[in-house]
Amino acid sequence: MKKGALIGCGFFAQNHMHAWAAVEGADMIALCDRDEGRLRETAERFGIERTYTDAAELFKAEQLDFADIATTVQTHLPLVELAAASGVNIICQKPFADTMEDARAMTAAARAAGVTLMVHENFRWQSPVRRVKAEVDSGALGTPFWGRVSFRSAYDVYSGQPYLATDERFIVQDLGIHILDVARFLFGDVATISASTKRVNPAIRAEDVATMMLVHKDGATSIVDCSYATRLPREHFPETLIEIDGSGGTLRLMADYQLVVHNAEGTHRNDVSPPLLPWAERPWHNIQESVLNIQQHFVECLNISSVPETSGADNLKTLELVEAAYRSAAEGSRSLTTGHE
Ligand code: NAD
Ligand code: 89V
Repeated sequence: MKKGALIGCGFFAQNHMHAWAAVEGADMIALCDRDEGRLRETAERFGIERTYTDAAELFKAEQLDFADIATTVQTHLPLVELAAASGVNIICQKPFADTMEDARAMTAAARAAGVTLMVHENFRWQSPVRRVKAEVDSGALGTPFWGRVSFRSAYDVYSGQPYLATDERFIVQDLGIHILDVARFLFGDVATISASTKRVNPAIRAEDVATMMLVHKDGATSIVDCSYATRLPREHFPETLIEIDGSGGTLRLMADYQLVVHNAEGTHRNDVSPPLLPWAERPWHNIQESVLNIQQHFVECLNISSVPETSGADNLKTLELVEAAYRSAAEGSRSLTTGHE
């Protein structure tokens, strides 16, 4: 059994704790939050007795196999460095870092300490997205040459996550990061990206709309488009819609998790709705399921000493896309190499 501690008992960490209760091979033995109220509430909700308001004290007092860092981005670097220095394996929430420098420092710290570091980049772990990837890998579409990964909504994300309305960066760094990662997952690493961004909602500080074009190293072109300013007749938050055109067929993951694959063999339609886990709540249930899936993956990786799909090193490539998208949007340039070799 791998013994873990959660650092950061906020809005999203409640999902982590529900999922940990269902993950095979993990036991959460301690919690840490510098806010005593949140710490106490979470401890009571999940029946955890050992609690800390200071992460350094947590690492001194507990024998841990892993730390699950679910704080916002500003505290990731010191907490990851502390965990690595304590020889503890790490999961760190997205966005991994505000700068590439911090992200590289964290991957270097984990490497030097010989611990596993996984970024909690969970959207690719949603079961409808895994199903799309399986269709691509099966060859049913031939070679993909074009794709679109799209997330458009007007859901009020600000009441649960107030920092989204006030941070200097919004949709590319918070949500686009997931959608860019899904594009990498489906179409491979990226050679160039160009982007335009816009703020539509006057009540928030940063951009709430982004349209990005990616040229992948394997030759496909994809559009990644995100909006929190799109009022549709029916709200589909937080569904990611996917279109793929390949040399041998087409795929559409449409609203309500309806999947259509069309090729020479015919047209196949499937409902690929994610399960509603006992602790999950609509409409967040697809994200909540992906939290369980990625945390189970992490424990399996620890058990067999393998590298998680979204390791710190892998996530540098997704973060580079975020940085390059902001640069492209600011400079008005149409094509930027991501800088990653
Ligand atoms: P939050 O502000 O509600 O919670 C963060 C908690 O961390 C707070 O309780 C705060 O007191 C605590 N904290 C901060 N620094 C600390 C420190 N040094 N030591 C101990 N505790 C500390 O934030 P949130 O909305 O839960 O978001 C947390 C992270 O999760 C963000 O990075 C966000 O982007 C991410 N997130 C991910 C998903 C996803 O699907 N992967 C969804 C929502 C949020
Ligand atoms: O998944 C996330 O990172 C969330 C949200 C879906 C609101 O963008 O912040």
